[in-house]
Amino acid sequence: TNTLIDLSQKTDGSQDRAAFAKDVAEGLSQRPKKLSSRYFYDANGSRLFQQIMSLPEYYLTRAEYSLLQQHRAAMVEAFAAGGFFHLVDLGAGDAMKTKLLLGELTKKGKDFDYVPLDISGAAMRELSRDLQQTYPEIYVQAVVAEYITGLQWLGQHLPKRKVVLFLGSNIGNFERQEGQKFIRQIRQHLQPGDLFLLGVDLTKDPATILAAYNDASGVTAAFNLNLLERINRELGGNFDLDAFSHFPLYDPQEGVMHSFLVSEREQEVYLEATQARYTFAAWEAIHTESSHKYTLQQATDMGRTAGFEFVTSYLDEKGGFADMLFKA
Ligand code: AVJ
Repeated sequence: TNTLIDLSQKTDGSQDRAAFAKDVAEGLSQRPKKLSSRYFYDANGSRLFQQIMSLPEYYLTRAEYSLLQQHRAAMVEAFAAGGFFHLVDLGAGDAMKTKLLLGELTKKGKDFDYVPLDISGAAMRELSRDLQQTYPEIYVQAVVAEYITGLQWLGQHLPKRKVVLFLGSNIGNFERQEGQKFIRQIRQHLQPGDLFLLGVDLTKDPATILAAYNDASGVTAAFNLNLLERINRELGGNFDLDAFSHFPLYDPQEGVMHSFLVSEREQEVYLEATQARYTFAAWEAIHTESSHKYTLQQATDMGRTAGFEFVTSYLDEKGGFADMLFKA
């Protein structure tokens, strides 16, 4: 039967509200102000991100889905060539794309178990239940954790060969140096012969990229604003959500999509958690997310610099998205 391990709980059972409060207090006291995109994904934020993934403008998910459809047979042969393996899915979410691989692996009778890992406990409980129904033959060990905690856990608890997935351009949320560091950490928790599949959104027409983070129906705006709603709920904040607006900006030279929340007027926000006030000038912005885009060369270099051997890259038909296969 499937298992779920929650590493997001402290030993005394409390959630890490203190760390959230500290990050928010620091970010709102800085100039320029910033909040970390890691806090987008409470239950509500995860639901909004599901909606983003089916938006007409948000090409990323469809592109990766179609490349997985096209290349899944080859991928599955590459994964299973060494016999049994743990399929580790970093930031699994609803595993919509990974299910293509799970289906193919099952169909071909490959020997593996599935270890989805995500910071959203709600998402992992739902996925575990869902997979129990759709793939009762797969042993699922869901892990609720931040990436680093999760990596340490799998280094210690998964004794067999590992195939680690980091799909969906989740690497994009790291600043370049941090992303490089993170891929190196992944490499350090793997053994020679283990595999790593990295999903990267490639540089393309800036207009296409900007539209993906500025959808006409306003779901991305709601996703961004949910961060303030979460602060209100969990940290006793009094953000007026109507007084902030979503502002996306793509930098085509750096290859970075930036998201901001702009204060539409001069205002003050109080947080019970810190018992402090944070002031906003009219039109002062909070930076809430960076989504980095890569060239194929940059993505290959990142894997190699981390100590991986580059195996191959799988691209969608439009050439806008790549899943890069590396070997430890
Ligand atoms: C989950 C990090 C891949 O940056 O494209 C989508 C998150 N933010 N729309 C991305 C996101 C706004 C997404 N990643």
